[in-house]
Amino acid sequence: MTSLNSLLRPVAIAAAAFSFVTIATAQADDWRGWNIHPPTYPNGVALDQFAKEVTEKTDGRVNVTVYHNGVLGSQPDAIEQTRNGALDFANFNMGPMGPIVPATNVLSLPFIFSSVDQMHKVMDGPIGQQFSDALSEKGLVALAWFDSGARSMYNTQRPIEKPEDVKGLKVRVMNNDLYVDMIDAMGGNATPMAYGEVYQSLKTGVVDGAENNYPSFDSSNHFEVAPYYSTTEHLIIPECLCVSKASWDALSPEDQEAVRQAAIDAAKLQRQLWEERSKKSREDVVKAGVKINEIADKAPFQDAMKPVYAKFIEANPDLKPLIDQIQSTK
Ligand code: BDP
Repeated sequence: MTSLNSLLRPVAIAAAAFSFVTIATAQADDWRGWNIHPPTYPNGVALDQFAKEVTEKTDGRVNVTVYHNGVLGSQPDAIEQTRNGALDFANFNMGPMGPIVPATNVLSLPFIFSSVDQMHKVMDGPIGQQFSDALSEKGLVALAWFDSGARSMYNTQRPIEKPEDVKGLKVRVMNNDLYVDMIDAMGGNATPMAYGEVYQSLKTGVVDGAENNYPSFDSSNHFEVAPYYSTTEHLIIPECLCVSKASWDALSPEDQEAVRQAAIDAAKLQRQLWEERSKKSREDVVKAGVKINEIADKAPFQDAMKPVYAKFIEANPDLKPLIDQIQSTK
C-alpha cells in the first residue's frame, strides 16, 4: 500500500529543488542594460567595461549584461522600460528625454552650450545635479554623463551654408517637438523618427536629411546615402548612464557605491574614446566620398533659432533661470 507520505515525498523533493533554484537566482541580481549603438562604438565599449566592473566589484551579486545595437527597442521605449524597472540601466541621449522630464528640454535648445567643454563643465557641476534630480523624480538615477559631441546637418541634396538652404528639406529629428520647431525655423519639414529607421528613410527618399555627430553619421552608415555634411553644430546634447531607480533602490549601500564608481570610470573611458572616434569617423567618411562644408560663422543659424527660444520660454517660464545659468557658465 502506498502511504500518503511516500506519495508526497517526490513533490517535497521537487519543491525543495525548485526553491533552491529560486534562491540561487535571487542571490545574483541579473541586470540588463540598453545601448542603441554597436558594441565597438565608444558608448558600447564603455558600457561593457561598466558591466564587467560592476560584476567584479559586487562579487557577482549584480551580474550585468549589455544589449547593444538597440535590440531591446527604440529609445522612447527603453526610457519607459528603465523607468518601470523592466530594464536596469541604459545610456540615454537627453534629446528624447524631454517629453518625459521637461527640464531636460533645456539641453535640447539649439546652441545652448557654447562648446563641448562648456557642456561638460555645466553637467559635471551643480547645474548638472539639477538635471539628475529631475531625472530621479521620474525613476532614473543619472550616475555619469557621456559625451555626444556636436550634431550637424547632413542630407542627400546639397551643402547647407546658411539657414535658407534647409528650406523644403524633409529632415529626420529625434523624438522631441523642440526639434520640429528647430527645423521649422529654417524652413524645413521635420519628421521625428526612431534612429534605426533613418538609413532606409534616407535611401528611399522618405526624408532628405538628418543631423548627428560624426561617430553616429559613420556607424549608422548614413554617410553612404547622405553625402553632404555641413558643420552647423547646432546641438550639443549630453547623454547619461542612467540606472532604473527600482534597481538602484534594491542595492545595498556598498553595491550602490560600486555601481556609481563603475559609472564614473565608464564615462571617463567614453569621453576619451569619443575624442579619438570623432576624428577617425570624420576621416573615414571623407575617404568614402562625403563632402564636408565647414560653417565658420554660426551666427545666421543662431539668429534663426530666436523664435524657438521665444516659444520655449513662453511655454516654460520656470526654466528660464536654468537657461540663464547655463549660458553664463564660462
Ligand atoms: C546619437 C545618440 C543616440 C541617438 C541618436 C539619434 O548617441 O542616443 O539615439 O543619435 O539620432 O548621436 O537618434
